[in-house]
Amino acid sequence: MASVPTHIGNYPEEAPTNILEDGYELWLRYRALEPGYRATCSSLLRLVVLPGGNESPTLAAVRDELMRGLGGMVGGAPEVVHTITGEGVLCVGTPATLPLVASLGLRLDCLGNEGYVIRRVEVNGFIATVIASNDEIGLLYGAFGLLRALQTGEFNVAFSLESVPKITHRLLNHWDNLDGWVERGYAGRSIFNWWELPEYVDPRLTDYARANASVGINGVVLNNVNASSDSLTVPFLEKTAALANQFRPYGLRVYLSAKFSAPMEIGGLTTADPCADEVKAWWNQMAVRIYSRIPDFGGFLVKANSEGQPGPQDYNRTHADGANMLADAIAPWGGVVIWRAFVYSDHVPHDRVTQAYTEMAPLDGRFHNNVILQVKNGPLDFQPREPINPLFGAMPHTNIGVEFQITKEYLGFQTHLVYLGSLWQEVLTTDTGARGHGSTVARVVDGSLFGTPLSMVAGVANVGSARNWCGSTFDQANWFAFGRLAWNPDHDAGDIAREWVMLTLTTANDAVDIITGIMLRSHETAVDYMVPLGLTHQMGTGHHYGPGPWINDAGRADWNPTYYSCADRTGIGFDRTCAGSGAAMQYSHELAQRYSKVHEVPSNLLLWFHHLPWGFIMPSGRTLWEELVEHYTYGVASVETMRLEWATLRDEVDPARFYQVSAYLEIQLKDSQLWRDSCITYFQKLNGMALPQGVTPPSHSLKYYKSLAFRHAPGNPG
Ligand code: GCW
Repeated sequence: MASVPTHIGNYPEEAPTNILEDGYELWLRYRALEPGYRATCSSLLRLVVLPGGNESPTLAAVRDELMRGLGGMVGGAPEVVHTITGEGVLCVGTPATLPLVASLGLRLDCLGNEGYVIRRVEVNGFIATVIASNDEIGLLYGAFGLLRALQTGEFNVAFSLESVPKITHRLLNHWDNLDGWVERGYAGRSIFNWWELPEYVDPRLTDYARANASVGINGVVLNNVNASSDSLTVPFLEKTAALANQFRPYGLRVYLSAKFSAPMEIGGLTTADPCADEVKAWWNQMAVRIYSRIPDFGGFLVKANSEGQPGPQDYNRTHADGANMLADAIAPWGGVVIWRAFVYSDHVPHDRVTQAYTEMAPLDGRFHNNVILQVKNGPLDFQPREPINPLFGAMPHTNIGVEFQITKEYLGFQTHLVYLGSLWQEVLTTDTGARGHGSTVARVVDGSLFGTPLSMVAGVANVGSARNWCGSTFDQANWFAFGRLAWNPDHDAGDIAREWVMLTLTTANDAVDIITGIMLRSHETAVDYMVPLGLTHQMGTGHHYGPGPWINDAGRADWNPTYYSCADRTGIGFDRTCAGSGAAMQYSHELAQRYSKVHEVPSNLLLWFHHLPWGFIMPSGRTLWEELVEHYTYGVASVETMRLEWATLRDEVDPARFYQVSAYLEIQLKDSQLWRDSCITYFQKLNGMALPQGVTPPSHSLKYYKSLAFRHAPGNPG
């Protein structure tokens, strides 16, 4: 047993030196199963992948993964056989790769290209397990599905599973710059080393592709949406092609963020006007250049006319004009243009959160078929809590995808334990009210509500060069949960958390319960200590890590926390009803009504939609001020509970990861206290009200809290 700190928090002197688990293997650890269960699973130890002959790279990946997984969990080296002459065989094939599969009477017609079935069937008089699909990539997803079932104890003699993704485009967006720095990255530098490509392709990227495939992610945007045109130059396209080759066997297509002004910056044109013939011709040529190197190139992601990025509006054209021009250029090869709806112009609007809707909703029906509009989950910017973006449900004639942020820019970076599955589930299950009951965001983004052909769930990646990929153990859960929800947005976040714990940390029942419980409370906990009751964007400028509720001098009004809290002597909250900015009216009638009424709006969005006096009486009977203080205080107490619960797991979790999580929880506890105390101190200074009875007062002055700087915080472009 490695030496562990005797008390949580006694670090770094007591850091364990004997590191057994370093997190590199993520949820693909394949540790030996319990002996009794192993016997059941040994019925998989003879593998039929091919009748013989050449193996494609994807089939090789399937075989390697099964050998690795079964070898690790069941023991020994699985034997590869070519015919079924006894029990204990696992057959893996499509009707084309393994003709036997076609004769088994399995229903493959509903599986599409990527779905799979796993069944126990009789072959040649013997019971065999079969993984079958229409295309080879389905076999890889099926192999991961089977291995997951083995690890979580679900495999048995009657095992049966069918799985088909509900979303066509399941994409990671990397905000990685070409020099290796990652915008909002908290896990080291970029995993893409453009300097060394295309000659050297880091073998680690194969593990990256495996990890993505294991949760069903099928595309990756390689570079930051704040893009450099250089990524479209020939040398960089060669590098991109090398990555595409590495990822292809795993069903992972590459995409690039395209800078709208590239025709001027690297093409020598004097304009990037999407309606100019020379601009169209330039992009058409670019498409040829790309597809001649990468025949399955996924397409472009574009951030245009937002935060200073160039775009079609620079030429008095619309977002649709810009997107369609690019989409036409890559349509012949089946590429898609993913156009971001995160737009806010250089002019400060009367309410920033209304802007994407105002600009995009009138363009419904004007985007070509191979354009997907990528809409952030909320109308502002990946805040700990926001209502859904009103664009969901408002553009029935447009392919709409959701953009989540896996990297925790506004949620305490890698050091705060915040499981995002809960947040994403809250978004996906919210009813937009667009077409009656059940018009959830999930039904919008899977295309079923409006019958849109392309569907997408995208997530801003939290992956970097850190040995454990994500910077912290629990941030791995967010990558995992993202993939699982992108595959099926109806998955339950709690089930996903439990599954991840069993794959990654421990299968001991009590420990699984404790850790899953911690994860499922963690998002609300962070909301409580940072931005309770619908407050938003109270983070300091640039770094977005620690509290700065008093900040009112940022570059523009809508970057200031004071702009969002609207707190003063008499009250707090942003009035977005008809009497205020009217943002609530951007939702369907039903939602607009609910959000506008102070007694009907969910209390966790109260101050997002309403400006209220400090003495407003809450349903609990407490005043708003008392309730706010209660939430901040509860948030800190919840972190303390998480810390104590985690401390009971010393014998259940390996020392290295146990130690790191313990230390990070110390950081989170300290930070949550700081959040609570700073916010209470600032708001109390404004309202002059006493703290509720029995509440511990903050220990420092406002001057002290204001003096704290978060210098050199990672990931900050500023
Ligand atoms: O939240 C903001 C981030 C920026 C980011 C932008 C965006 C890539 O602070 O760093 O830029 O969102 O989504 O485009």
